Amino acid sequence: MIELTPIFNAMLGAEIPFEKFSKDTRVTFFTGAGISAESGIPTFRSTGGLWSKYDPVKLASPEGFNENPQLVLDWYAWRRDAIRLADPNPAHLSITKFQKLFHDSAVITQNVDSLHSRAGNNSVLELHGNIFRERCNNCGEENGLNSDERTKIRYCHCGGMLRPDVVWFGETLENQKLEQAFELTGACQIFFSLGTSTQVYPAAQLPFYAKEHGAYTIEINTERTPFSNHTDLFIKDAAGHALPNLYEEFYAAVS
Ligand code: BJW
Ligand code: ZN
Repeated sequence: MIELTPIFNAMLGAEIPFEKFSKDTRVTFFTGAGISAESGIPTFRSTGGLWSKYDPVKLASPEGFNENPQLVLDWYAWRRDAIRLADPNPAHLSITKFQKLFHDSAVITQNVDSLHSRAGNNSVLELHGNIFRERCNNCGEENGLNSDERTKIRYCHCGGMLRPDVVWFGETLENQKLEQAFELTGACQIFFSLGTSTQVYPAAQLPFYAKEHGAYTIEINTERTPFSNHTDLFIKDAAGHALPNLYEEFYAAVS
Protein backbone atom coordinates (compact mmCIF):
# COMPACT_ATOMS: atom_id res chain seq x y z
CA MET A 1 0.00 0.00 0.00
CA ILE A 2 1.26 3.45 -0.93
CA GLU A 3 0.27 6.45 1.16
CA LEU A 4 0.40 9.95 -0.23
CA THR A 5 -0.21 13.23 1.55
CA PRO A 6 -1.25 16.51 -0.13
CA ILE A 7 2.34 17.65 -0.49
CA PHE A 8 2.79 14.92 -3.09
CA ASN A 9 -0.29 15.95 -5.04
CA ALA A 10 1.81 17.23 -7.90
CA MET A 11 2.94 13.66 -8.50
CA LEU A 12 -0.14 11.77 -7.40
CA GLY A 13 -0.13 9.54 -10.41
CA ALA A 14 3.46 8.44 -9.96
CA GLU A 15 2.39 5.20 -8.28
CA ILE A 16 -0.56 4.34 -10.49
CA PRO A 17 -0.03 1.57 -13.09
CA PHE A 18 -1.50 3.64 -15.93
CA GLU A 19 -0.21 1.17 -18.54
CA LYS A 20 -2.91 -1.28 -17.37
CA PHE A 21 -5.75 1.11 -18.13
CA SER A 22 -7.52 2.44 -21.20
CA LYS A 23 -10.75 4.26 -22.00
CA ASP A 24 -12.51 0.88 -21.82
CA THR A 25 -11.44 0.27 -18.24
CA ARG A 26 -14.44 -0.22 -15.95
CA VAL A 27 -14.42 2.25 -13.07
CA THR A 28 -16.57 2.36 -9.94
CA PHE A 29 -16.76 5.31 -7.58
CA PHE A 30 -17.94 4.52 -4.05
CA THR A 31 -18.72 7.57 -1.96
CA GLY A 32 -19.72 8.63 1.54
CA ALA A 33 -20.52 11.79 3.44
CA GLY A 34 -16.93 13.09 3.16
CA ILE A 35 -17.37 13.81 -0.54
CA SER A 36 -20.13 16.30 0.30
CA ALA A 37 -18.27 17.86 3.22
CA GLU A 38 -16.71 20.54 1.00
CA SER A 39 -20.23 21.45 -0.17
CA GLY A 40 -20.95 22.36 3.46
CA ILE A 41 -22.99 19.26 4.32
CA PRO A 42 -21.93 17.79 7.66
CA THR A 43 -20.60 14.23 7.83
CA PHE A 44 -21.80 11.74 10.45
CA ARG A 45 -18.73 10.51 12.29
CA SER A 46 -16.00 13.14 11.86
CA THR A 47 -15.29 15.55 14.73
CA GLY A 48 -18.30 17.84 14.92
CA GLY A 49 -20.26 15.44 12.67
CA LEU A 50 -24.01 14.82 13.01
CA TRP A 51 -23.62 11.85 15.39
CA SER A 52 -21.61 13.98 17.82
CA LYS A 53 -24.64 16.28 18.24
CA TYR A 54 -27.63 14.05 17.53
CA ASP A 55 -28.57 10.57 18.67
CA PRO A 56 -28.77 8.15 15.71
CA VAL A 57 -31.10 5.87 17.67
CA LYS A 58 -33.63 8.69 18.08
CA LEU A 59 -33.26 10.14 14.55
CA ALA A 60 -32.17 7.38 12.19
CA SER A 61 -33.83 4.19 13.35
CA PRO A 62 -37.35 2.74 12.99
CA GLU A 63 -37.63 2.69 16.80
CA GLY A 64 -36.84 6.43 16.99
CA PHE A 65 -39.44 7.19 14.31
CA ASN A 66 -42.13 5.16 16.06
CA GLU A 67 -41.36 6.86 19.36
CA ASN A 68 -41.29 10.46 18.11
CA PRO A 69 -42.11 10.84 14.39
CA GLN A 70 -42.40 14.63 14.58
CA LEU A 71 -38.84 14.96 15.93
CA VAL A 72 -37.53 12.80 13.08
CA LEU A 73 -39.51 14.70 10.41
CA ASP A 74 -38.27 18.04 11.77
CA TRP A 75 -34.66 16.85 11.73
CA TYR A 76 -34.98 15.67 8.12
CA ALA A 77 -36.66 18.94 7.09
CA TRP A 78 -33.73 20.84 8.59
CA ARG A 79 -31.22 18.66 6.73
CA ARG A 80 -33.12 18.99 3.44
CA ASP A 81 -33.05 22.79 3.81
CA ALA A 82 -29.28 22.73 4.35
CA ILE A 83 -28.75 20.42 1.37
CA ARG A 84 -30.88 22.63 -0.90
CA LEU A 85 -28.49 25.50 -0.21
CA ALA A 86 -25.46 23.37 -1.10
CA ASP A 87 -23.88 22.90 -4.51
CA PRO A 88 -21.80 20.02 -5.89
CA ASN A 89 -18.09 20.59 -5.22
CA PRO A 90 -14.97 19.87 -7.32
CA ALA A 91 -14.98 16.21 -6.24
CA HIS A 92 -18.50 15.59 -7.61
CA LEU A 93 -17.63 17.56 -10.74
CA SER A 94 -14.43 15.58 -11.27
CA ILE A 95 -16.44 12.36 -11.31
CA THR A 96 -18.44 13.79 -14.23
CA LYS A 97 -15.15 14.37 -16.06
CA PHE A 98 -13.84 10.91 -15.15
CA GLN A 99 -17.07 9.41 -16.53
CA LYS A 100 -16.46 11.10 -19.87
CA LEU A 101 -12.99 9.55 -19.94
CA PHE A 102 -14.10 6.12 -18.70
CA HIS A 103 -17.52 5.62 -20.31
CA ASP A 104 -18.05 2.28 -18.53
CA SER A 105 -18.34 3.65 -15.03
CA ALA A 106 -20.81 3.99 -12.20
CA VAL A 107 -21.24 5.73 -8.87
CA ILE A 108 -22.35 3.87 -5.76
CA THR A 109 -23.16 6.36 -3.05
CA GLN A 110 -24.24 6.09 0.57
CA ASN A 111 -25.28 9.73 0.39
CA VAL A 112 -28.89 10.81 0.25
CA ASP A 113 -28.24 14.39 -0.91
CA SER A 114 -28.59 14.11 -4.75
CA LEU A 115 -25.31 16.01 -5.27
CA HIS A 116 -23.91 13.35 -7.60
CA SER A 117 -26.87 13.67 -9.94
CA ARG A 118 -26.84 17.45 -9.66
CA ALA A 119 -23.16 17.40 -10.70
CA GLY A 120 -24.06 15.44 -13.84
CA ASN A 121 -22.70 12.07 -12.68
CA ASN A 122 -24.44 9.17 -14.39
CA SER A 123 -25.38 5.62 -13.35
CA VAL A 124 -25.74 6.70 -9.73
CA LEU A 125 -26.86 4.00 -7.30
CA GLU A 126 -28.18 5.48 -4.05
CA LEU A 127 -27.67 2.67 -1.54
CA HIS A 128 -29.16 4.50 1.45
CA GLY A 129 -32.00 6.21 -0.41
CA ASN A 130 -32.73 9.86 -1.05
CA ILE A 131 -33.72 12.52 1.43
CA PHE A 132 -35.95 14.30 -1.10
CA ARG A 133 -38.23 11.30 -1.56
CA GLU A 134 -40.66 9.82 0.90
CA ARG A 135 -42.39 6.50 1.28
CA CYS A 136 -44.92 4.78 3.45
CA ASN A 137 -43.54 3.30 6.65
CA ASN A 138 -46.03 0.45 6.35
CA CYS A 139 -46.51 -0.64 2.71
CA GLY A 140 -43.36 1.03 1.34
CA GLU A 141 -45.19 2.85 -1.45
CA GLU A 142 -43.17 5.77 -2.73
CA ASN A 143 -44.80 9.14 -2.57
CA GLY A 144 -42.46 10.91 -5.00
CA LEU A 145 -40.74 14.22 -4.56
CA ASN A 146 -43.12 16.67 -3.05
CA SER A 147 -43.68 19.74 -1.01
CA ASP A 148 -42.75 20.86 2.43
CA GLU A 149 -45.97 19.56 3.84
CA ARG A 150 -43.59 16.81 4.79
CA THR A 151 -42.85 18.49 8.11
CA LYS A 152 -46.38 17.47 9.19
CA ILE A 153 -47.23 13.92 10.08
CA ARG A 154 -49.16 12.52 7.11
CA TYR A 155 -50.54 9.11 6.27
CA CYS A 156 -50.59 6.81 3.26
CA HIS A 157 -53.92 5.44 1.97
CA CYS A 158 -53.04 2.21 3.80
CA GLY A 159 -52.91 4.04 7.12
CA GLY A 160 -49.11 3.90 7.47
CA MET A 161 -47.12 7.04 8.26
CA LEU A 162 -45.07 8.73 5.52
CA ARG A 163 -41.33 8.96 6.20
CA PRO A 164 -38.12 9.93 4.39
CA ASP A 165 -37.08 7.32 1.81
CA VAL A 166 -33.73 6.60 3.47
CA VAL A 167 -32.26 3.49 5.10
CA TRP A 168 -32.09 3.68 8.87
CA PHE A 169 -30.02 1.53 11.24
CA GLY A 170 -31.39 -1.97 11.56
CA GLU A 171 -33.19 -1.72 8.21
CA THR A 172 -32.17 -3.78 5.23
CA LEU A 173 -30.94 -2.15 2.05
CA GLU A 174 -32.97 -2.73 -1.10
CA ASN A 175 -31.88 -6.16 -2.28
CA GLN A 176 -31.71 -5.32 -5.98
CA LYS A 177 -29.57 -2.23 -5.34
CA LEU A 178 -27.22 -4.13 -3.08
CA GLU A 179 -26.78 -6.90 -5.65
CA GLN A 180 -26.10 -4.32 -8.34
CA ALA A 181 -23.54 -2.62 -6.09
CA PHE A 182 -21.65 -5.88 -5.61
CA GLU A 183 -21.81 -6.58 -9.35
CA LEU A 184 -20.39 -3.16 -10.24
CA THR A 185 -17.72 -3.58 -7.58
CA GLY A 186 -16.69 -7.11 -8.54
CA ALA A 187 -16.52 -6.27 -12.25
CA CYS A 188 -14.54 -3.02 -12.16
CA GLN A 189 -10.81 -2.58 -12.74
CA ILE A 190 -10.45 0.67 -10.82
CA PHE A 191 -12.38 1.27 -7.61
CA PHE A 192 -12.36 4.64 -5.88
CA SER A 193 -13.42 4.84 -2.22
CA LEU A 194 -14.07 8.50 -1.49
CA GLY A 195 -14.92 10.18 1.81
CA THR A 196 -16.39 7.23 3.66
CA SER A 197 -15.44 6.03 7.14
CA THR A 198 -15.99 2.44 5.89
CA GLN A 199 -17.76 1.58 9.12
CA VAL A 200 -21.39 1.07 8.17
CA TYR A 201 -22.32 -2.35 6.83
CA PRO A 202 -23.14 -3.81 4.39
CA ALA A 203 -21.85 -0.87 2.28
CA ALA A 204 -18.45 -1.01 4.02
CA GLN A 205 -17.81 -4.42 2.50
CA LEU A 206 -17.61 -2.98 -1.00
CA PRO A 207 -14.00 -1.64 -0.99
CA PHE A 208 -12.75 -4.98 0.37
CA TYR A 209 -14.79 -6.85 -2.23
CA ALA A 210 -13.28 -4.70 -4.99
CA LYS A 211 -9.77 -5.51 -3.80
CA GLU A 212 -10.53 -9.24 -3.49
CA HIS A 213 -11.85 -9.21 -7.07
CA GLY A 214 -8.71 -7.70 -8.49
CA ALA A 215 -9.57 -4.01 -8.85
CA TYR A 216 -6.88 -1.38 -8.41
CA THR A 217 -8.20 0.55 -5.40
CA ILE A 218 -7.70 4.22 -4.63
CA GLU A 219 -8.94 5.61 -1.33
CA ILE A 220 -9.16 9.35 -0.72
CA ASN A 221 -9.96 10.45 2.82
CA THR A 222 -8.80 13.11 5.24
CA GLU A 223 -8.38 10.33 7.85
CA ARG A 224 -7.36 6.68 7.77
CA THR A 225 -10.18 4.12 7.74
CA PRO A 226 -10.37 0.33 8.26
CA PHE A 227 -9.74 0.02 4.50
CA SER A 228 -6.60 2.17 4.41
CA ASN A 229 -4.24 -0.71 5.17
CA HIS A 230 -5.73 -2.75 2.34
CA THR A 231 -6.03 -0.26 -0.50
CA ASP A 232 -3.42 -0.01 -3.27
CA LEU A 233 -3.21 3.76 -2.94
CA PHE A 234 -4.28 5.87 0.03
CA ILE A 235 -4.39 9.62 -0.49
CA LYS A 236 -4.77 11.50 2.79
CA ASP A 237 -6.44 14.61 1.48
CA ALA A 238 -9.76 16.31 0.86
CA ALA A 239 -11.58 14.71 -2.07
CA GLY A 240 -12.32 18.12 -3.61
CA HIS A 241 -8.58 18.76 -3.80
CA ALA A 242 -7.14 15.34 -4.64
CA LEU A 243 -9.71 14.11 -7.16
CA PRO A 244 -9.41 16.99 -9.68
CA ASN A 245 -5.61 16.55 -9.60
CA LEU A 246 -5.94 12.83 -10.06
CA TYR A 247 -8.29 13.37 -13.00
CA GLU A 248 -5.62 15.47 -14.75
CA GLU A 249 -3.13 12.62 -14.25
CA PHE A 250 -5.53 10.03 -15.65
CA TYR A 251 -6.49 12.29 -18.55
CA ALA A 252 -2.85 12.79 -19.52
CA ALA A 253 -2.11 9.07 -19.28
CA VAL A 254 -5.21 7.47 -20.75
CA SER A 255 -6.95 9.78 -23.26
C1 BJW B 1 -13.46 13.36 4.00
C2 BJW B 1 -13.63 14.74 3.86
C3 BJW B 1 -13.19 15.32 2.65
C4 BJW B 1 -14.43 14.15 5.78
N1 BJW B 1 -12.62 14.56 1.71
N2 BJW B 1 -12.88 12.64 3.07
C5 BJW B 1 -25.10 -3.43 16.02
C6 BJW B 1 -26.41 -2.99 16.26
C7 BJW B 1 -27.30 -2.67 15.19
C8 BJW B 1 -26.88 -2.77 13.89
C9 BJW B 1 -25.57 -3.18 13.66
C10 BJW B 1 -24.70 -3.51 14.70
N3 BJW B 1 -23.50 -3.87 14.18
C11 BJW B 1 -23.60 -3.75 12.83
C12 BJW B 1 -24.85 -3.34 12.51
C13 BJW B 1 -25.36 -3.05 11.17
C14 BJW B 1 -25.40 -1.57 10.92
C15 BJW B 1 -23.97 -1.03 11.01
O1 BJW B 1 -23.17 -1.18 10.13
N4 BJW B 1 -23.63 -0.38 12.11
C16 BJW B 1 -22.25 0.10 12.33
C17 BJW B 1 -22.26 1.60 12.59
C18 BJW B 1 -21.66 -0.71 13.44
N5 BJW B 1 -25.92 -1.42 9.58
C19 BJW B 1 -27.23 -1.35 9.38
O2 BJW B 1 -28.05 -1.31 10.28
C20 BJW B 1 -27.66 -1.35 7.91
N6 BJW B 1 -28.63 -2.37 7.73
C21 BJW B 1 -28.34 -3.68 7.90
O3 BJW B 1 -27.22 -4.05 8.19
O4 BJW B 1 -29.40 -4.52 7.73
C22 BJW B 1 -29.25 -5.87 8.21
C23 BJW B 1 -29.47 -5.86 9.71
C24 BJW B 1 -30.75 -5.75 10.19
C25 BJW B 1 -30.94 -5.73 11.57
C26 BJW B 1 -29.87 -5.77 12.48
C27 BJW B 1 -28.56 -5.86 11.96
C28 BJW B 1 -28.37 -5.90 10.56
C29 BJW B 1 -28.28 -0.03 7.53
C30 BJW B 1 -27.33 1.11 7.64
C31 BJW B 1 -28.05 2.42 7.34
C32 BJW B 1 -27.16 3.63 7.56
N7 BJW B 1 -27.97 4.78 7.61
C33 BJW B 1 -27.32 6.09 7.65
C34 BJW B 1 -28.41 7.17 7.68
C35 BJW B 1 -28.98 7.31 6.25
C36 BJW B 1 -30.02 8.32 6.11
C37 BJW B 1 -29.60 9.72 6.41
O5 BJW B 1 -28.66 10.30 5.83
O6 BJW B 1 -30.26 10.27 7.25
O7 BJW B 1 -26.48 6.26 6.50
S1 BJW B 1 -26.17 6.24 9.01
C38 BJW B 1 -24.94 7.14 8.12
O8 BJW B 1 -23.75 6.31 7.98
C39 BJW B 1 -25.51 7.33 6.71
C40 BJW B 1 -24.28 7.10 5.88
O9 BJW B 1 -24.67 6.79 4.55
C41 BJW B 1 -23.58 5.99 6.59
C42 BJW B 1 -22.10 5.89 6.25
O10 BJW B 1 -21.41 7.00 6.69
P1 BJW B 1 -20.27 7.66 5.77
O11 BJW B 1 -20.87 8.11 4.51
O12 BJW B 1 -19.12 6.76 5.69
O13 BJW B 1 -19.95 8.99 6.61
P2 BJW B 1 -19.02 9.16 7.91
O14 BJW B 1 -19.41 10.42 8.55
O15 BJW B 1 -19.03 7.95 8.73
O16 BJW B 1 -17.55 9.30 7.31
C43 BJW B 1 -17.15 10.42 6.57
C44 BJW B 1 -15.71 10.21 6.13
O17 BJW B 1 -15.31 11.26 5.29
C45 BJW B 1 -14.72 10.19 7.31
O18 BJW B 1 -13.89 9.06 7.16
C46 BJW B 1 -13.91 11.48 7.12
O19 BJW B 1 -12.55 11.34 7.52
C47 BJW B 1 -14.02 11.71 5.64
N8 BJW B 1 -13.93 13.10 5.18
N9 BJW B 1 -14.19 15.29 4.96
C48 BJW B 1 -12.45 13.28 1.91
N10 BJW B 1 -13.28 16.71 2.41
ZN1 ZN C 1 -48.88 2.56 2.75
